[in-house]
Amino acid sequence: MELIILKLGGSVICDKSKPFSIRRRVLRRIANEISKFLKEEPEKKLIIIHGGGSFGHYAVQEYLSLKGILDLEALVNVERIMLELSTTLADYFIDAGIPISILTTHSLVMIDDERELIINTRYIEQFLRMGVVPMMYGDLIISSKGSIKVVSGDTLAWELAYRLKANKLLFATSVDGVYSSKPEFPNAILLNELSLSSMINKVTYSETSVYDVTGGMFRKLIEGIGKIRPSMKVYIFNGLRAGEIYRALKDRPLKGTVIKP
Ligand code: IP8
Repeated sequence: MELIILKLGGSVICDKSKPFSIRRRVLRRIANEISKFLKEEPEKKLIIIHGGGSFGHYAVQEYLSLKGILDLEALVNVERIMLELSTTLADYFIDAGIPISILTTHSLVMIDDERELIINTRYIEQFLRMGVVPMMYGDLIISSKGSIKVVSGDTLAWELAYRLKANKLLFATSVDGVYSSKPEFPNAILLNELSLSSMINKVTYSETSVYDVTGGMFRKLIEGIGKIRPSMKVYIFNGLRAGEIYRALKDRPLKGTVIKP
């Protein structure tokens, strides 16, 4: 079974500069690209994971600045807001013919004392076997110590790719890939390839948007250390460019960064 995990960055699906704003035109296009791919290659298995965008990040930031902690009120409200975002995505995907099932992250994932994720992967695997495209997302989850934590879609993507031995992990972001310094700097160079073990010296920036509570590109890469397998193809590319998600799914040449162990 060839498994692909596609992480749709929050800034691809939402306009992160405006709370609760969805990029509807982009979503329609992405849904068509994924649908076209699945029709051409129905034997491939796909998991979609999306970020918090201007829903989750905005809501978490509001609770943190109001109360300083994530309490039960934050838990239930952020979970609801994230489910709302996910349902909107599912509407576009199902309309395009993709058999999406939203697997709410907070009901499948918990964090233990050692900060390890406890994930019900058997459940996810059964959905895959049945031809469903499971969709999960960055969310608030509970810990075995009774605290409430933010789990990023990136963390989830790396973790599932590792545990389910995915063949390909695709990060669709709002930039062309990993740059040597902040992409807006004139001397920033787009790296065609990046090895995670040598990354610390090469990538020094940590770009985030106004209310990003889980960190930017640097964190996305750090999380891959120990999770990437030599057999896993990992790409970071621009999901806002038309056709790029389709090309990445099809293994066609695209502008972006190939991540190596
Ligand atoms: O955008 C964050 O997920 P990410 C999820 O993938 C929340 O980092 C709830 C802020």
